[in-house]
Amino acid sequence: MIPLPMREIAPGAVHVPGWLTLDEQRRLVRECREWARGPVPIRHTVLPGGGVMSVRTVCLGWHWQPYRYTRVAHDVNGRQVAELPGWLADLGRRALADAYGHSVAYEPDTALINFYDGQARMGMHQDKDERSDAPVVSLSIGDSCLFRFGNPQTRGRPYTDVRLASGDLFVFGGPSRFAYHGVPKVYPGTGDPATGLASGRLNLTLRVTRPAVTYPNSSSDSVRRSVRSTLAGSSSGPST
Ligand code: MD3
Ligand code: FE
Repeated sequence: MIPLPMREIAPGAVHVPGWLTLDEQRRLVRECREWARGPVPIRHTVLPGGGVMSVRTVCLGWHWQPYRYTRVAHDVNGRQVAELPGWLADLGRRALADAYGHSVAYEPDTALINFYDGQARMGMHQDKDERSDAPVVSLSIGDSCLFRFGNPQTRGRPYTDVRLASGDLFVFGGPSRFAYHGVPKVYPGTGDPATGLASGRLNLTLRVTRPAVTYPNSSSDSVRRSVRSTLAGSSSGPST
């Protein structure tokens, strides 16, 4: 087995070139085509200021509309977005485990799928609409691009430029989760048509938009204290 040349670009930001097999890329391209059809079709997101993103986006699980996540796509056709399939969440867990070298509890509830034609770009931004600091898993398919990974403080320097190619995995967690980043350029004609994508670039990101519900263990001290104080204050407590 040949280990993949993994690279930690910054603390918590791990690039794993060629992580997806060609078969996995082909399946994702096929599924993305279906998701792009609906129930909420892929579209150019319109920003509150009236700007239109050059990238086209379709969402699963929760719908992103700047700058919030909703179940219903009020800005497209008023329909509820498709569910995030379990196999895609599984793929996200496997991605995190491979990038970080150990398995982790990870329950992504949302996928954003971006399609770039040769002219599309994404300006430097932070992803801050998620109510969780869980890592973001990014998968690229099709044409290569120039990906600019910055810092959590400013849009500008210092940043690191990385070329992302078809099949690449990138994980953004820990201190890198709120770094500025963008896609200044796509390189047309660099993708392998065998993925099923003749031109352009697909990027899938898996995200946790709301904190997972956790139930305290009934034997925990905080629960026992709470039960004790509830019983102490009630008139119908256990008969003694
Ligand atoms: C770093 N997408 O959808 S993926 C986005 O290639 C987005 O379509 C780009 O930025 C794309 O928001 C870049 C890499 C990425 C995604 C999310 C991140 C990097 C990130 C969130 C936090 C930090
Ligand atoms: Fe982003």
